[in-house]
Amino acid sequence: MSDGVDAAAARLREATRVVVLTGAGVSAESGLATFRDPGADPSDPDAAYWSRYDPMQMATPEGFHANPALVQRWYLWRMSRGEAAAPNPGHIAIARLEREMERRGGSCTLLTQNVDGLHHAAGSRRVHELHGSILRWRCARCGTPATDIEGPPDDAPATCRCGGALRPGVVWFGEALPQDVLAAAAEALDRCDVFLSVGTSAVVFPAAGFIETARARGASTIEVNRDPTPITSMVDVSLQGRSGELLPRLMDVVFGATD
Ligand code: BV8
Repeated sequence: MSDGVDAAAARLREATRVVVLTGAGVSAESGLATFRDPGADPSDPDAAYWSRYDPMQMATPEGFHANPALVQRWYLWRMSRGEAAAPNPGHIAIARLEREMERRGGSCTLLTQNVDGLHHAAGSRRVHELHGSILRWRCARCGTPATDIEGPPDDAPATCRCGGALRPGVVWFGEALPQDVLAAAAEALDRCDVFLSVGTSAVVFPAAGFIETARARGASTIEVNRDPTPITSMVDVSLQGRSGELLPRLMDVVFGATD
């Protein structure tokens, strides 16, 4: 029974300019939690984040200003988990796609919602971090970059010399995505002939709207995801399963098996 890999491969074989959109499901294969999982068990420390934490408290400017030490601790804990994680075969397959596309004179632009840096660690170079990076911190008041953040003692937040609290370089709800990243995404979507969505629940905007832009340009659309999402019924090819298994297989069918 074909699971769609051949149909997806046929589209990628013809592609000249690919856009890949990734979400937390790609990093789930490296042992990192996702955000939304209807079957999550909130008592499991590795369960989807929003089954255990309130996104309005942990991922908004208002939540940060209400309790900066709590939000700092959460992001420092996530950063340590990310730094201990390794890229998985799904990350590596996406990096291979970029190399193979460039080898044939085309391009592959990766738009990731992930903030863990694992795509760069896997070798992807043409990467735009839509929601910023958990690895880059700055002062919330003066904007001075901060490194070697000491976890806050008790409820006193880690602060900058100016007295401002330190924050992760991620995009929270209600914050604008970086203009340069949005411009790069728009340019890539404007020219793409294949749009590949991997490991995202496709509910957070503006990223969740990118597929509409790609379709409006006539691009073929492919989704690789463990569960159905709001875009599953829209895509040309839907591969349901684990990205760490499906992506390497897909790249082998398109570009030949690696030894
Ligand atoms: C903004 C912080 C404007 C970073 C996060 C329309 C247009 C614009 C905005 C909006 C709009 N409608 C609503 C909004 C507001 C809001 C929004 O989208 N709300 C939603 C919830 C309705 N958007 C915003 O606020 C954005 N800002 O547009 O600002 C503006 C303009 C000018 C001036 C001021 C403001 C900001 C959005 C960024 C929010 N930041 N977190 C962090 O902590 O990491 S949200 C959070 O969700 C993360 O960023 C994450 O990246 C993002 C998306 O989640 P996913 O990556 O998809 O992860 P999820 O767990 O949901 O899904 C994982 C999937 O993987 C699942 O489907 C699962 O089945 C699958 N999976 C699991 N395991 C595997 C797998 N698949 C394959 N293999 C596996 N092994």
